[in-house]
Amino acid sequence: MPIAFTPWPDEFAQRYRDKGYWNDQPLTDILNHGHDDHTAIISADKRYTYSELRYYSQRLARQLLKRGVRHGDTAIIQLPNEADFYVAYFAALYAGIVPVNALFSHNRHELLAYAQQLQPRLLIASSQHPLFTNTTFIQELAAATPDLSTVIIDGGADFAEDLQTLLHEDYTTSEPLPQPTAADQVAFFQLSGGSTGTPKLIPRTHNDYYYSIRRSVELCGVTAATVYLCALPAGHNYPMSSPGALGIFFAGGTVVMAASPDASNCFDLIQQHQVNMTALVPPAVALWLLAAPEHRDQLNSLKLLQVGGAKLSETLARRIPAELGCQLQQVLGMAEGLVNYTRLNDPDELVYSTQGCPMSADDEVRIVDQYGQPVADGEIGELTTRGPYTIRGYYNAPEHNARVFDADGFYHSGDLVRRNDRGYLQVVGRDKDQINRGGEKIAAEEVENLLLKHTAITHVALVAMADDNMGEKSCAFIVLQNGQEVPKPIVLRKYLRGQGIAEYKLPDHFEFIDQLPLTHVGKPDKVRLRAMIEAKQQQPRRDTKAIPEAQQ
Ligand code: AMP
Ligand code: DBH
Repeated sequence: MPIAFTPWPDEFAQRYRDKGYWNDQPLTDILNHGHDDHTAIISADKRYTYSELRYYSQRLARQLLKRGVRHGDTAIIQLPNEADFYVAYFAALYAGIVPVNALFSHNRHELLAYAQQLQPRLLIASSQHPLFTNTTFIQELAAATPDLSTVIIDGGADFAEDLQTLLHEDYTTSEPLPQPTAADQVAFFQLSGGSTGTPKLIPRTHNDYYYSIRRSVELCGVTAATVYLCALPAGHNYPMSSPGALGIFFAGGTVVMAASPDASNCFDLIQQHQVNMTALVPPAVALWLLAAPEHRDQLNSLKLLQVGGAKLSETLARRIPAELGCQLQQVLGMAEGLVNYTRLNDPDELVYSTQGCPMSADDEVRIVDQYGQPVADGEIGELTTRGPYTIRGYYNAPEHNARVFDADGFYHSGDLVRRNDRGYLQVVGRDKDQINRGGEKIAAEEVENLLLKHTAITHVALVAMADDNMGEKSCAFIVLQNGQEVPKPIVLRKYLRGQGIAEYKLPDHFEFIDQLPLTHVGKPDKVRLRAMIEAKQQQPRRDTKAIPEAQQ
């Protein structure tokens, strides 16, 4: 049985095919465009040509099938930024297995949430992750997912096979490869930053994703000569598809995997591999700008820097060409689909001050007021969209879908934007219950639910607070049970860590108040809470603490 998803209505599907957007090829076709002996991917200790990337992916695909994982099964893959991330991804696609790439920063809480929704047959993870150094988590996972039958740990573990063994030893299988899942069916799941208690999964079909990649390649001028540094978490939609590693593979270029966006390591890699393109989030840009003056000569090969994931300030944007010596491209994208780019030949003013315009002529964008009515150009409204690569629904989430997809199939992004007379968008704010912590999205409700399990806490509201480096950080407003002593931040963070959430979701700051201000419908008034923390931030600081709170 193919994975269920909300399809595009027939007349849309027909139009997207007629226009050549959907070409009914599987995503594995990305690796079939010649360039066999050209280097496809490089990481710390590995390098694969295109032939090798295909060979190892297909070999792993056969190994997975031999172990009883079947066409149409789902999988969780959690690997760090390394070449084998793409071997595992393509192996799943070749075998017709439908994976989700969990971020490496994800922890017990996130993996269990994905596993509960997908009921995967397969897990591929890494011994570098603390969850997989012993069997505790695997046992918990197995209890929640009775279908889980195959666990493969890169780097080995005494309870699972080592990915490297499957790739390099004991190759006796001649298992025939099936076809990937059908091109108009789900190829894999992307992750949503989310705004609800449970992280939502985004079903992406071969057809829609492949189109977004080909169009991105064209628009970003990617060729076989492109050397792209993947410095953001590899599974994120942006470094995967905008044009990301998959776009570079399609064009026959080279992807260099960096463990993190850390400036000094990335500068070394740029110099060593003559990288000419990369993608960052704004806080990483700020750190690169800080490090650049002393290392400018290391960046000589860099031609194009994409920035997206969170709002880039115009001040920072203007510094990029002069101080990093490369062209800037702004990207406003979402794992649900729509991607906007500034164009490579756009006038500077548009590139500095906007987040680009939709990449496809068939992306439909409506900017609407709170009643769903379109606003005039220049007015602020919510960005809603539908198109050839924007999903029509999250996986298995009928209630949420009814809220965020309207009757015309437009996805309501929760982003507050303004469109100028040239059709370019500027992000001015957000109307969704989410914190964008330097490109890492935190669903407020997810963290609130975990804090509410603490016996000393009666109410909690997580809101964004301004931060010079990250753009936004998270602040938890907490109402304690009567008579409870105010807990130290370190105690609450420890409590949350104990619940197994990703580190980036831990509140950066805590405020304790007697009661939460409420809206007229009785929900926590987050507008007021944000104003309260902003007012407090603007007060002159009396106490300068030796240790920043977030490090406690
Ligand atoms: P996600 O749905 O988790 O993939 O996150 C997508 C969201 O990231 C968008 O809806 C925006 O809120 C935010 N985002 C992405 N790129 C930008 C950008 N260039 N400027 C501002 N916000 C952005
Ligand atoms: O933030 C994002 O999700 C994002 C940003 C830039 C994205 O998904 C993309 C480009 O494709």
